[in-house]
Amino acid sequence: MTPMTRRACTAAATVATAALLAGCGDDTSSNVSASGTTAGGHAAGHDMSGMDMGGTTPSAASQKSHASTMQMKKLGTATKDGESVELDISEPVTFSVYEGDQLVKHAPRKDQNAHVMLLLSDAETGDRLPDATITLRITDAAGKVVSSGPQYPMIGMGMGIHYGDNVSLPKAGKYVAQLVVGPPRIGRHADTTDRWRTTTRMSIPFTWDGATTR
Ligand SMILES: [Cu+2]
Repeated sequence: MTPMTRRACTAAATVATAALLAGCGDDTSSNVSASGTTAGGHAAGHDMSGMDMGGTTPSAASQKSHASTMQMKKLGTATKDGESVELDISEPVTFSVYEGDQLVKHAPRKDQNAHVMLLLSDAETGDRLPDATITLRITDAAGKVVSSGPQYPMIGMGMGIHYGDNVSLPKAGKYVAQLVVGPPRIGRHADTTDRWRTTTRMSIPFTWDGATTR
């Protein structure tokens, strides 16, 4: 990892924490749409065939060749302020994140029974957006918070950049994923300078069938 990337990751984590603490204003836009899904009904949910994802994103065919991608199960999506977020789930995983110069392993805790992945992309082009911050709060049907915190930027073979963490989902049922998405701090060509500039709140209602594989 280059020093540049490392700085960006650290900055992202810092901003995520700050955003969480500050409560994140700028929640003025109203053009929000969200679609929860019944998890079992979207076996082809992650098939991106037919979308031109640009040169840096692997084709649907190559994504499918990796076991990690096969394990991603789509739970729902939301679109607002020119950004789209897809919520996926898998079995809990051990992932590693940089703390200073050290790549530190995060093994799932005993109470964590799932790994959530938030796929943030431009709503128009489908390009994945790095260097953003996402905080996630999952509430159950009674409105009780079952999981909450800033999400780690990470990547897996064929999965592309996503934001995620291991979480606890007590049982099958209805949940709402509430997201606070801070602007991607990546450099921009002129045509993206005015996109994704505000902090955006989105909700993704979903029904979990209790399975972390599809
Ligand atoms: Cu992940």
